[in-house]
Amino acid sequence: MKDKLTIIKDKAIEEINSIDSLDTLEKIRVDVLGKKGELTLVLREMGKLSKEERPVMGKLANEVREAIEAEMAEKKEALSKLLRDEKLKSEIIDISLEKNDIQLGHFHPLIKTLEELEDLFVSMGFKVLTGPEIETVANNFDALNSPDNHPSRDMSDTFYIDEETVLRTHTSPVQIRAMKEYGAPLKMVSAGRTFRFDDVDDTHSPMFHQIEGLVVDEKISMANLLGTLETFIKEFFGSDMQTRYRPHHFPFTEPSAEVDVTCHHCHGKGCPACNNTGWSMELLGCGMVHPKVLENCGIDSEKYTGFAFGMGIDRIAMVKYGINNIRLLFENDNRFLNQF
Ligand code: FA5
Repeated sequence: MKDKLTIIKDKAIEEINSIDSLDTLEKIRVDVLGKKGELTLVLREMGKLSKEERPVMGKLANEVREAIEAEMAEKKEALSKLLRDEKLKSEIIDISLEKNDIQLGHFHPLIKTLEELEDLFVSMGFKVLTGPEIETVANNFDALNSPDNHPSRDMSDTFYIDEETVLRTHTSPVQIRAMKEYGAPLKMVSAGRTFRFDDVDDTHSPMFHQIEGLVVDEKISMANLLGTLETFIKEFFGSDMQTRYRPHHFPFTEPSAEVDVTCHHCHGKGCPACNNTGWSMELLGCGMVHPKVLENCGIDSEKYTGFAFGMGIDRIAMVKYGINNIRLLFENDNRFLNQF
């Protein structure tokens, strides 16, 4: 038995020293010290020994177990340290490396302007509505009191999809949809894309954006229109912004006006950008809603009056940010966009 114990010990220690994984170490533990392990089996034979031999062999067996366990503990500690070191090495972060230059996205200046405009009008009590970009001729022209021979209906001004459908040329058809759906009183804005067969130049694009405003109630007057636009312009551009109202004609408003603001380049002094007028390009059209338009939408024009306006968002962004060419808003050149 003594020889068997010595052999078990030497073999186990040799095996322990030759391995390099914790799994194999566990296997050796089970094979040697487990319930059916080599050492356990030998110990079961103790009963066959004489009274004198038993304590001697018992002591030796304990020493063998302790020696194997000590060797295992040492190996376990060494292997764990090795694994830990390897893991640390593989997960090392080199803080001297240059960081990846991740470009964070941001809102396009047009969207920023559109949302700022909506927020401002919401703070003034307007509700925000939407309308489709593909619109009926009925909503885009007829209900807006546009005569059959109005030049804006021409194929050379409007993108027709078929005889009754167009890409909306302005956001004013949303007025019609809103009045038909909600009736009076009403206070709404609606922003979005609009399309015209316009030539491209510094201030014109065939696709551009408008924000429409409409207020219908009893006793609404031109004074309410001017008050609203003045409040909006001072809030949006700053209190030193001046406005100029020029009489104009729209089929859907009477009286009507177009509005310019102080030139964003020279602040009114006169410069080449404003042809020495001191005024920016035309920003918006507005007026008192034509009674026929109210009636077309089922609103009693004896009881209710209204004002409406339609602003070019692209041009508002141009004035706000000092952009002198509308094309820059659509070219998606990062050198331009990164400035916002
Ligand atoms: C209209 O579109 C009217 N529906 C506005 C309106 C609404 C008047 C409600 C009265 C009541 P106008 O065609 O002037 O009006 O266009 C309004 C604004 O859109 C212009 O002042 C300008 O800022 C912008 N705009 C017009 N055409 C273009 C274009 N091709 N490119 C960029 N902006 C444009």
